[in-house]
Formats: sequence, C-alpha cells, structure tokens
Amino acid sequence: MTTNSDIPDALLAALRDARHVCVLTGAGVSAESGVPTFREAQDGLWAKYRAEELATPEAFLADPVLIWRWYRWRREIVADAEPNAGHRAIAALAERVPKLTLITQNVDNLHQRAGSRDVIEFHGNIFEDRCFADGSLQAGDDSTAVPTCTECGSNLRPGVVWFGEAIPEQALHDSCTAAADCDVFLSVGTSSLVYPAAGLADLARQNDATVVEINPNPTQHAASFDFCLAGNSGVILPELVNSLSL
Ligand code: BV8
Repeated sequence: MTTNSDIPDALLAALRDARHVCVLTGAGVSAESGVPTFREAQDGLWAKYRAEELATPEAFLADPVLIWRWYRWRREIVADAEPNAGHRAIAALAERVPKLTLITQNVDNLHQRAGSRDVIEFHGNIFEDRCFADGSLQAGDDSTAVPTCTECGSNLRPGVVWFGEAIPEQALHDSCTAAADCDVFLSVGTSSLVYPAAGLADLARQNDATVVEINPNPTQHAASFDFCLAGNSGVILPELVNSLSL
C-alpha cells in the first residue's frame, strides 16, 4: 500500500493501460458540495437520530410523517447543492478511458448533474417516489405529509434502498460484473462500512484489479488497497485526470 497525496506514477501507468475502470463513490464525494456525510452527526432537529435508524422500513412503518419530513429536508439540501470538481473529474475520466463504470451509494443525483452517464444507483435515488406495497415508481405529491399511491392507496416511500432491504437486482448484477472485470477500481469517499457495496473492492482485488482508495481518512480496509490517496476527492480526482494527460 502506498499512501500519499501526489499521484504515484505506477497508478497513472495502470490507468493509462486500463481497458476498464470501475469507480465506487460514497457520501464523501459530495461533502465538498455541502451535503452532510452519513458519518457526520446530523444537525438541527435531526441531531438526535442516527441516519441508520431512520433509513429503515421499520422506522417508516412506525412514523411515516417523520421519515417523509427527513427525506424532504435532505431533498432540499441536495437540490440546492452543486456538483463539485470531484464529480466533474469522474465525468471527465469517463472520456479518457476506453470504459468506465460508475457505481454510487449516493442518492443525491450529483454525478448525473455533473454529466456522468449510466450511473449505477446502488442505493436508489432520493427524488423518486415508490409505492410502499409493490415498489412501483409513482408520481410524488408534496402537498401532503405522506403521499399515497394512486393505484392501490398504500403510502409512497422515497425510492432509496433502506437498511435490511435488497439492492436492486440489475444494479447489484451490473456492479458485481464491472468490479470483477475492471483493471482499476477506485473507491472514493466511502467509509466502506455498508454492505454489499463495501464488498465490491474485494471482488475487484480477487480479479487482479489495481484497487485504490481516495479518502482524507484512510478506512479500516486501507491496508488491503494497492494505493491510498489521502485527501479530498474534489482535489485528488482533478489532479489524477490532469496527470493522465501529461
Ligand atoms: C441488505 C440509502 C439484505 C438510504 C443506504 C455484512 C456485514 C455487516 C452488515 C451487513 C452485511 N450485509 C448486510 C448488512 C447489513 C447492512 C449494513 O451494511 N449495515 C452496516 C451499517 C454494518 N446492509 C444492508 O442492510 C443492505 N441490505 O443487506 O439486505 C437482503 C438481501 C436480500 C433480500 C433482503 C435483504 C442495504 C444497505 C443500504 C442502506 N441504504 N443509503 C438513504 O440514503 O437514506 S446506505 C448509506 O450509508 C449510503 O448510501 C452509504 O452506503 C452509507 C454511508 O456510507 P458512505 O457513503 O461511505 O458515507 P460515510 O458517511 O459512512 O463516510 C463518508 C466517507 O467519506 C468517510 O470515510 C470520510 O472520511 C470520507 N470523506 C469525507 N469528506 C471527503 C471524503 N472523501 C473524499 N473527499 C472528501 N471531501
């Protein structure tokens, strides 16, 4: 494992030779856009809750009004946020390598707003509304505390994957296929604590990919990465893309 903020030549060489680059992002890639990460304590009236407690079907069944208030609060934050240099660098990298697969744990739509295409939304999208009964995509309704399904009358829920819920089948399949096929795997802005997302780097490593962690705070898995670039993704990713062209 090599830890430094400059981009090692060996990593640049691996990227230049890569057929397929796979990028997994977490909340850290949106931190420089002002979107709080999951690790950070929630502020204001949400300070007394842990995100992992609220992001569950049980919490929704217990108090759908509270959970909808939380998600509408987060929708406002991410709607007011702008993609940052890290998001834009990933979109630029996709133009510089033969194939790039972008998998995000984020539900904030910022990769798409930065120009990334075919983003695999591993944990869903906060702006979608789905029927709680059958998961079907539905038109939302912000005029009521808890919107209901026009087809069956059940409550609607945000289109995100809650703890204890399965990852969307196509997203899981496409992500595992990409991780197993890539030559370079970049794990960016994630604490690598939530599964099965945190297992994708292992899958890439087991298939001989060069695995890289980009995080100002090296995670508990840092030792198992080939390169750890300790710094903010909004700084390191543009540097990495610029260095590729040198
Ligand atoms: C499931 C959507 C089964 C909702 C989210 C194996 C072992 C242990 C536990 C489990 C296991 N397998 C399953 C589990 C249970 C659970 C789990 O992993 N629990 C954890 C807490 C231990 N997993 C599940 O429940 C999953 N489902 O297993 O279902 C099943 C199977 C079949 C059929 C039925 C059921 C579903 C998990 C998905 C939950 N939904 N989000 C919403 O957003 O409201 S998870 C959510 O939390 C995020 O999406 C993300 O995944 C996670 C937060 O992690 P990060 O994104 O990494 O963010 P975090 O804040 O933790 O860290 C930020 C990092 O950024 C830090 O390291 C920081 O240093 C860094 N950083 C800060 N600033 C910057 C930066 N980096 C770069 N630049 C910066 N500027």
